[in-house]
Amino acid sequence: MTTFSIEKIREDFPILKEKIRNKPLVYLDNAATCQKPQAVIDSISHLYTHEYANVHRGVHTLSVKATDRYEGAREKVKNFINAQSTKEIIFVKGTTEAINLIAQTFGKANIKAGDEIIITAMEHHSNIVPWQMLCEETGAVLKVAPINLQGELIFAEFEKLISDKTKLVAVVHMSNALGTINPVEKIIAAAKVKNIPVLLDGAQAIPHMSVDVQALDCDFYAFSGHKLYAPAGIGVLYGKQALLEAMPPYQGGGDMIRKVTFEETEYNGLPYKFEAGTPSIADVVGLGAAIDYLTEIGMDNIANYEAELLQYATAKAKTIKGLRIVGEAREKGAILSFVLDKIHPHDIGTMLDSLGIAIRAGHHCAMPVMDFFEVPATARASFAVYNTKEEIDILMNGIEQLIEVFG
Ligand code: C6P
Repeated sequence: MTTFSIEKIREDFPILKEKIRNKPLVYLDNAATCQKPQAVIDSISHLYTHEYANVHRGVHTLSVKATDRYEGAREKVKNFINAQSTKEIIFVKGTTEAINLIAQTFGKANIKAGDEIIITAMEHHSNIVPWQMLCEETGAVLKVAPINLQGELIFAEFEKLISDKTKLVAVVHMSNALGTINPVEKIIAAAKVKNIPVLLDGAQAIPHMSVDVQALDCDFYAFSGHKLYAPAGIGVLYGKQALLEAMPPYQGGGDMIRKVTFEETEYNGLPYKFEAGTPSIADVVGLGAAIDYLTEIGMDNIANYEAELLQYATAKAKTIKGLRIVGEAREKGAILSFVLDKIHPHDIGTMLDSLGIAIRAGHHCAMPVMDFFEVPATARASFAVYNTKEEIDILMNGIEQLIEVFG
């Protein structure tokens, strides 16, 4: 049951009025990045028009205002994911930087030759490559928990990989290529038996469900602003305070220090220890505005509405002859990956574009997932709060048309 007005929501997103190739835009590439509501656009424009200066550095009025906005957004993030303290909220460029930060700081300090890191077979490259790099540097070993043909983690196999050698479990909360939502509570509980820290890649989960890091009891949670209706170039690394405090800094520079002499440097406290240099001030403010916007709608309402969209799209897709859905996990977010007989996913993407429909075609930065399903790529429609069943009808009609012409 929809508890909000979808018409009103669509009004909030100016780009949805655009025409693409003379057709109304049907934007179904939300897992790559989603569109921005006017409130987010306005917050950035307001900052630059009235309140912009550098943060944490000036006593003048504008610097104080900008700092208040910036730190206010940190407070909003803290409440949004229910962290214990703003000290646990580190602003980074995005999920990729957050995971690299963990690998380069926590990883280098705690992971040695012969130690093991567990990931799953459905990870995005940004939760594979930083660990491969760390393993290469340290002599640690990367272990990969397998998935089944529905695209679900085989939990029993994951559990078997946990040992005294395991120093970190790093898993995706919701897969971008398959839509699978992992049983993160069970994963965390299994890791906690041996006191192993768990990092969740929340890039895809965070826009689609409410996330409570204390209830989850994860040690690290990474996400990107641009998939959460906020600007690109900003993201968040949540970390438990005790772990962050014990970690060495990531980059050196301004703001991350308390005292510098040529002999030695005393680092700043959390969260600034991990935020060297002038941050992406306006993007942080935009992230705060996006969180306000989503909180007003309610993340549970969004999750329920998108579940309806996914169910509708899946049922329709299953009636199309020659269409195969890739990823049919029982727990799944609003992503529909598919292939068509005899039509390459890139051609699907190009042909749908001629109808004004934006989807993503490719390996979705998850090449091992493509290898597992023995496909070179998939076409992927991914839904957001502003999408409608009518748009799904347009997508399915488009697919049927192109099967008729090229299939
Ligand atoms: N996935 C997609 O089209 P960045 O690029 O740092 O904001 O996010 C990286 C990332 C990490 N984990 C997952 C699960 C992701 O989906 C992504 C980004 C986009 O699926 C771009 S490849």
